[in-house]
Amino acid sequence: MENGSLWMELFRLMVRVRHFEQTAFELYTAGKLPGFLHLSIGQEATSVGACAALRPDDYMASTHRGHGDTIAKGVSVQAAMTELFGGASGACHAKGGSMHIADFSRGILGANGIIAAGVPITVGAALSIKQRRTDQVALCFFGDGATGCGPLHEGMNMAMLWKLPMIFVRQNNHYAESTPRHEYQGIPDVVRWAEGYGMPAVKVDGNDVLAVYEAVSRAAVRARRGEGPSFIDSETYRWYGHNIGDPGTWRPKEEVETWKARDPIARFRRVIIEHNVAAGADLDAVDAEEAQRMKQAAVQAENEPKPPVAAALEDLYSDPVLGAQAIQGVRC
Ligand SMILES: Cc1ncc(C[n+]2csc(CCOP(=O)(O)OP(=O)(O)O)c2C)c(N)n1
Ligand SMILES: [Mg+2]
Repeated sequence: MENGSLWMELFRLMVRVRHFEQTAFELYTAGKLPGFLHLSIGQEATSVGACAALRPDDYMASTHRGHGDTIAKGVSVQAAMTELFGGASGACHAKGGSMHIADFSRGILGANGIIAAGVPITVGAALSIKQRRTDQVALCFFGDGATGCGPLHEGMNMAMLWKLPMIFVRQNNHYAESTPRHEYQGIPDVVRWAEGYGMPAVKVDGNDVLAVYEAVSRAAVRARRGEGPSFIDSETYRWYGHNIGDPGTWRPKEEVETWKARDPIARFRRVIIEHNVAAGADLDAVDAEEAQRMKQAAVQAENEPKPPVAAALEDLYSDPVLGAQAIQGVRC
């Protein structure tokens, strides 16, 4: 048997992400959820394969489409769901919402509504790793649309210059909002850009959870050895439109159907069964458990109290910055 427990964990996490997103979609369309959603259905293998290759104390930053990444890195489903509802016990005490879920206790430095903004945050975290001389790594997810943004290029340069333990993971779902790659990127193959900065760069099938896991594992080993950053271009697809208000009907129907046939969960299910890691009934049981988990999380999240208005000014700055001691000796 292959590494059965790892495979089952990867499967469970992908199913968990899928149920979270489907539940959020249903709650939103039923008028129960405030705010906005960018669903990552279809991209589960990239989120889960990458995060499973990290340790709990490694750092990760994500994007506006970050539910899957943050769940894969270990945020509690309940805390994430409550955050969507604006509940006081949400992951960010209702100050983050869908696009800014964070959990520092699990190395999740935040999803981020600003394109490419996770890059300088993770490069900074990677610099702190180097200065503290630990063997952690920092991984940044960003979309294909972030590839032309300045912070990514500055980040790749700094990470290479200082040989930081960074892993750049591009979630290439082929569109930036509704703009296809050839309308926003000068060269077809972005791997060549990353190589231009001097780091190893590979393309992976981002709908193959094992391929992503292996690529990120290799990058993590390299980073932990002090050999510097790596770049992974993970090709995948989002089934839904850009956001909850976009039906995505502007894409060719056949294209959507082709990618749905490459469903990363159905595909991994077949692999698990073919390799006798588990039977279909076992996988159905995992699916039912995760569906139930999401139902319960939604009920509880809906009933969680909202924070008082006075709490609006809490959690905005870290206390040491406000403390007199922290600014002693600082020159401007
Ligand atoms: C700096 C910045 N510019 C523009 C936007 C508006 N915006 C939100 S999502 C998006 C497209 C992002 O595309 P991509 O990086 O491919 O991520 P995807 O939505 O496909 O996951 C844009 C341009 C933004 N949030 N931040
Ligand atoms: Mg995209």
